[in-house]
Formats: sequence, C-alpha cells, structure tokens
Amino acid sequence: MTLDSIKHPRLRAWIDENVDMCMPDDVYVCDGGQEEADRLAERLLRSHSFFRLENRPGSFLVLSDPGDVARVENNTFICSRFREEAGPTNNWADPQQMKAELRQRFFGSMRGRTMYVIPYSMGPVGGPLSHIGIELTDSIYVVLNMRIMTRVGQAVLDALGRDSPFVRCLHSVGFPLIAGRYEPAWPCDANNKYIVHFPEEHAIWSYGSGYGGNALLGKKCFALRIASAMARDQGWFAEHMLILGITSPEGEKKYLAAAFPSACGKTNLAMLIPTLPGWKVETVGDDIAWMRWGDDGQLYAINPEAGFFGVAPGTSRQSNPNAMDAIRENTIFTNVARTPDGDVWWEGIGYDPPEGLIDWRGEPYNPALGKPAAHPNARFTAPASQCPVIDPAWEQPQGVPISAILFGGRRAGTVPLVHEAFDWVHGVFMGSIVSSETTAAAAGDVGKLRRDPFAMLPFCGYNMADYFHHWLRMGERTGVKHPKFFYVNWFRKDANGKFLWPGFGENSRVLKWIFERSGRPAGDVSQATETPIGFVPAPGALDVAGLKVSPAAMQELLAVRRDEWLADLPGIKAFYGSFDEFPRKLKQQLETIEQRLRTSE
Ligand code: OXD
Ligand code: MN
Repeated sequence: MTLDSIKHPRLRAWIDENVDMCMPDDVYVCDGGQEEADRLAERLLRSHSFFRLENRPGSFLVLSDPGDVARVENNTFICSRFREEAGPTNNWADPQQMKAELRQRFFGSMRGRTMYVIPYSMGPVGGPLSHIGIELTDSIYVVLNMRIMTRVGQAVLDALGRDSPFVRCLHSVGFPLIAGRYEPAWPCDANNKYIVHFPEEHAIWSYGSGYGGNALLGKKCFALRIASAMARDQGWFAEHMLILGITSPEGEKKYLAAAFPSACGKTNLAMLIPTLPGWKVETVGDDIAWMRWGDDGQLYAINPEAGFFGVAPGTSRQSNPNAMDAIRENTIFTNVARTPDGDVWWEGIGYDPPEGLIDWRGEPYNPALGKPAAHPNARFTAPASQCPVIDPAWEQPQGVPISAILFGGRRAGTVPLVHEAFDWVHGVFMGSIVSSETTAAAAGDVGKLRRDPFAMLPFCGYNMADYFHHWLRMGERTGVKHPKFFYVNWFRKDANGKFLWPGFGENSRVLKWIFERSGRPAGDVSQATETPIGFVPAPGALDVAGLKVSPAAMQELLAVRRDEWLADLPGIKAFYGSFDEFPRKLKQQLETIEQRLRTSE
C-alpha cells in the first residue's frame, strides 16, 4: 500500500519526519497479506542468508551475522526524564542527548532501501486490552516476522482511525546502500547497536541489529518495556508470562499465568502434554501476558502476540511435540542448521544430524570441531494458530480469567519443586526473588545465578522498586479476587549433578496440585505442609502414580533447607538494597522469612 492509505495526520507527520531523517528510496505500507509476504520473501531469497525450506511448506531459514544473534542488554536503554525513573537495573540516558546521538545514526541510514511501515496490533484488533504500534523498518526479515508475531494490516489502520494513540517504533539495521556499496548477507551495524525506549512518549528507537527482540519491536520493546510503563500509569499489568488453560478429568477448566526467565522452558510448559490421564493443557501464549482486573473482580489476561518466537535447540518430539507440529509450515527459522533435503536440524531435535548438514554459519558441519550446528539462541517464528493445542479462547478480546500465577527459574539447589505463597503480598515477594542460572537468550555468560524478579529484569521499562509497589497496590484494590501464587523449580539436581525431576509432561503432576490448591480459600492447609517459605505439597499430595522417582528423590525435591535458604538471603538483601525506595512490605517479608528460617528445626 502507499502512504495515501494513512489517514491519521499525526501518524503521517511522524512517518514524514522519519523519512526526512532516514532517507529511504521508497516507502511502503504493509498490508500483512500472503501475496505481500511472498513477494518480499522472493526479494530476500536473492541474498545469501535466506533459504526456502523445500521440506516445509511456506518456510524459510535465515542466517544472521555472527555478531547479531541475541538481545543486547548492555545496549538497551530506558530514556525516561530522570535517571531514578529507570532505576538501578536499567541503563539510562537523558532522552534529549540520546536522541541527538541517535539522529546521527539514523541520518541517511535507509538510503538505497525501502522503509516499510508496519501497522500492527498487540492483542486482537480493537480489543479492550489491545494496543496499536507502528513500526518503521528497513528490514524485510522484520516485516516477515512481524506479520507472524503480531496482527498486521489495514484493519489496524482502521482501528486507529484519525487520532487514536499508537506506539512509535523506529527500526533500522544501520546499513545504508550507498552507491556501489556491497550488500552483505545480513546487513547490520554489529558494533553500534542501540535499543532505546522513551517510556513517557511511548516511543522506541532501535538501531543496528536485525535480530529478534532487538528488531521485532512489538515483543520485548513494546509489549513489555513500554507496556509495563503504560500498565503502571493505567492500572494494569504487562508481564513476561505464558498463559495456559488446564482442564481436569471432571471437565473443570482454569487458566494459569507463569513467569520464567528467558529460555527456562516457557514454550514447553505452555504446550505441555500431561502424562496424568484425563488432564488437558491448552496454550493461550508462551511469552507475554497483559492482564487487568475485570468488572467481576477476576484477573483477566490476553496474549498480545500472534505467534511464537521460540528457542529451537532442545525442541523435539519428546520435549515439545506440539511445538514441532506448530512449526511444520509457514515458519521462519533463524540460525538453525540446514539439511541437504531442505529441512532444518538443531542440537536436541531428537535424532542425529544427517550427512551434508550446513551449520548456522553457512558452513559444512563438522562435529569434530565441537561447535554446535545451530546457534544456542536459534529461533523459530511460527503462527500461534498452528499450535495443535491452541486454546479456543486464545483470541478472546477480553482475555481469560487467571486462577494462579507461577514463578520459576533454573535452580540446581535451594528451591523446591513447588511451593505456594501465603497471600498476595507474599506472592509479590516470591516474584521479587526469582533467580535463575543464565542461558543463551541474552548475550553474556551462561550458567551464572542471576536475580530476575518476575522474569522482568531485562524487560521492565521503569524503576523496578516502583514495579513492586505497583503489584502491591494492585492487590489492595477492593472487590478483587486474588489469584494464588506459586513458585516452581523443575531443575533441582542431586549430589551427582543429575536432575531429580523428569520435567516436561510430568510437570502436569505439579500443575494438578496447583489446580487443586488454587481453588482453596486462603489459609486452607489441605494437601499442603507449611514451611518457612510457603506451603509445599503434603506427603502423598503430589500425584506420582506410575512415576519412576524414588521416595528419597521426592523428599529431596520438596525439601526446604534452612542453610540453603539462609545462604540465598544476602543476595536478595543486596538486590533490595540497590534501590532507593524499595517497598517496606517486601523488606518485612524478607525479615519474617529469615526469622522463620532461623527458628525452624
Ligand atoms: C525471549 C526472551 O526471546 O525472553 O522470549 O529472551
Ligand atoms: Mn521471553
């Protein structure tokens, strides 16, 4: 579509301003349709980084520059007016200074290219919990991914009308095609990346990277960083949470939301196939939840996304058959390995690499070199509608009612398989102490313990102390029905470093306990044992029928060890202490728990 399709004067003015700055050769408004996607894909196929996968209808493989493979938290900024508004966990820069610096980067950055205007909705178009963004980008890869991850097209412009608000998202790979310049396979400006958020203006400027969360601005930048600031101001929640529906053999259905740090298995949990007979899990979303209190006092959640941007390595028929089915067609794979017959392969796919494999760097795979064939943060982008267990209500504009909120992370010790908070404030405390051993989703060391409260550390668009205040305040509203909070850890290991819990479909056993407990009134102790850190399943309360886990291992899985927890407290205190105005209620929780631990047997 041409710019004439834009009937919103402020949107048009903003586009014109950015055309003047970025100087594209051409401007094109995306309609999000299949014909457009086919045409753009054809264009990319001429580059050396984009391949049609003959074995998967409508699917492509993209290989990125080795310097552009993950989110870059060091180059991610929250440019609020004052440094205190970004808080100690975010990089801050003065908005005016940052804009001046960025203008130099964006100046002429789209020369020789087309600027694509992507009108998109996070959440069903026009829904009461949905919001609109417009991304301007010079990357076809971004256009093709955004049309899977969000709802793109004319319907969004119609919903926007002539003066509705929208989030302004500007993106450039930072590689202008100045006369005669050679076009690399994956253009980017690997040494000068900026992922910059202006929460007061609801604006995002992203420069230099074409990869995932750095470039698909609807996801982490809008749906979490900008939306978290909007949510604080408007009284709702924008969270790094999956949403799933779980149905008991009796046909009772509940929805759960769950926050886990990046690459801790959210996609697997969201699509879990229960091993417990008669139980069913259906997927609403695998990464982000927008939630608000409904008129009936219940908490309602939507998945603002329309697709999955999942980590490929480790995904197999065994770990996640539903994801494997969801990516059978119409999927973009990034940085996985390519088989000679036009298919994909990655570590943990469940079978050996075929002869003639080409690795993610585009070279013949040689296992003797000890380097993975797929990048550890390789991804698939697939439409959510292709998931065989997509929940029938996943696009319900008003969302689904949430009965329980789960937190989790990768912890080899200390944290039991599951425990339940005593109440809302304790639940917020639980969220505030989420920690996990790091993975490859973000650039940096792998395997270190990182505090990642509510799994939002890299994604909160304002001061996290204020974020906890927001959670506490929202729980104080009158007439609301609090969901229950739980903390799970599938990753506890024994003394020999072996996982104690089988995970995957067996996690349904834990979900069953959560399902049952979430229907109980506050303070009810049936099926539960009180410990200093919360309720754990009472002996025998977890349904382990038919499971090959020894009673000793079960005991270890549910153990709450005083010394281990006491050893964790200094890290929590240091984290709390890094904020100026940390909620007193959470500090009191910490003191109470310390006291309980010190006086327990
Ligand atoms: C993601 C992440 O890509 O959390 O979802 O890093
Ligand atoms: Mn995520």
